[in-house]
Amino acid sequence: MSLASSSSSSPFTSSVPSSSSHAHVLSAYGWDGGWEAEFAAYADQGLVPGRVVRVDRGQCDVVTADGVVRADTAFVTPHDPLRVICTGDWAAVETVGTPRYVRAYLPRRTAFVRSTSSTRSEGQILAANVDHAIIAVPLAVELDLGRIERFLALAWESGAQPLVVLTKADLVPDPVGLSYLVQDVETAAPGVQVLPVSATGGEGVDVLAAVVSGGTSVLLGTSGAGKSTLANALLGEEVMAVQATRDVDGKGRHTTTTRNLLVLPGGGVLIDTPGLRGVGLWDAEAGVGQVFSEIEALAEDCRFHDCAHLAEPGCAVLAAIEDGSLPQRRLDSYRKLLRENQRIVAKTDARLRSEILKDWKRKSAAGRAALEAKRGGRNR
Ligand SMILES: Nc1nc2c(ncn2[C@@H]2O[C@H](COP(=O)(O)OP(=O)(O)OP(=O)(O)O)[C@@H](O)[C@H]2O)c(=O)[nH]1
Ligand SMILES: [Mg+2]
Ligand SMILES: [Zn+2]
Repeated sequence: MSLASSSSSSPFTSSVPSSSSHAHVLSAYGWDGGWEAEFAAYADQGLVPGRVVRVDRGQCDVVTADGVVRADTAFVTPHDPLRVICTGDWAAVETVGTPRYVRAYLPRRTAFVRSTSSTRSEGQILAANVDHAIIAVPLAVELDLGRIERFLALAWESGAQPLVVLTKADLVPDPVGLSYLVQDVETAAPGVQVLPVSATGGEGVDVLAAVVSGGTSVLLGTSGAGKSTLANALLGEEVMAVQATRDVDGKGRHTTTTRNLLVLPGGGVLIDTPGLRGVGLWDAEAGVGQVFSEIEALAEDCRFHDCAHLAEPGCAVLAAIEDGSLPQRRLDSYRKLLRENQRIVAKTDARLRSEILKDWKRKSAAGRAALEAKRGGRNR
């Protein structure tokens, strides 16, 4: 320990919340020099940093250097649902007041977004600042590769590294059968680790613990997939409530109802989320491309650069289907997700356009009214 450095610090600095005091506590939650630098302007305003560990109805729990603060989110709940504060965000919180308000949050490094429903296309942010997107797929029900591909597209699009965890592996006691299931999922997930785990038997949990020990991870998947059970296994204690589901159709009640951020004993941060019945794509063209990277690589060898892989001569994609190296299901799924993505983007654009038009009409109506009032005034 250097006496020189400790004596050089002014005694007056202790009255100002020094960056290193909160950095020490918050580093377990992922705080780093980058966040510190981004936060400087808020620190100057007397605000303190904290990570959002839960959001519900107008309030959120933020972990700060002084512990968990319940704060009001009125200032960070704008009309645009993608800009609403979310679990995983780094918040700038007031130090005084009842209630204390979150005044802002730092620009997100990554964000997992889905569209909420097909009827009203609206984006919903599920987790912010995540490094690993863990897709939990239960082996208790038949594999739905299309749904895995859809989750993966959103995961790639989020900026996080996806990982597929095949849960409840103890329900497939035959190792050969299990390896076939893993292979099936691997064909739907190029560049993604596919890991069978059993929270009850413990298989694979240590491998998963190593992955999630760095950075922030989010558990995503259908209700009853075993996300919270896995979270508890990683935590080493029963923190999240778990409830039996009807495994035949996976349509149990939603046990987890809020997104919760938890610090893991072996390092790393985990966000457990409520089950999702389905995930709609949300402007995820690049993500779709990454899920089907082998098709996009093949397409580079098609004779025509705008080949639609339908019946064109010299089509490398169709040739791969012909020789059996590319399953037809993959091409069909690729087409389906690209089409769905285009529909969502077009719908969103259309809505934006109509909002702009409405705004313009309102403004021009106000302008005309003002002009008429002026003219009326002149004529009188
Ligand atoms: N056999 C077996 N059952 C498991 C395993 N993991 C979870 N389960 C069971 O699956 C059911 C659902 O588990 P949860 O962890 O609550 O599922 P969840 O994904 O968190 O569900 P939601 O919170 O509703 O999204 C419970 O009955 C668990 O006991 C496992 O590894 N093996
Ligand atoms: Mg749960
Ligand atoms: Zn082609």
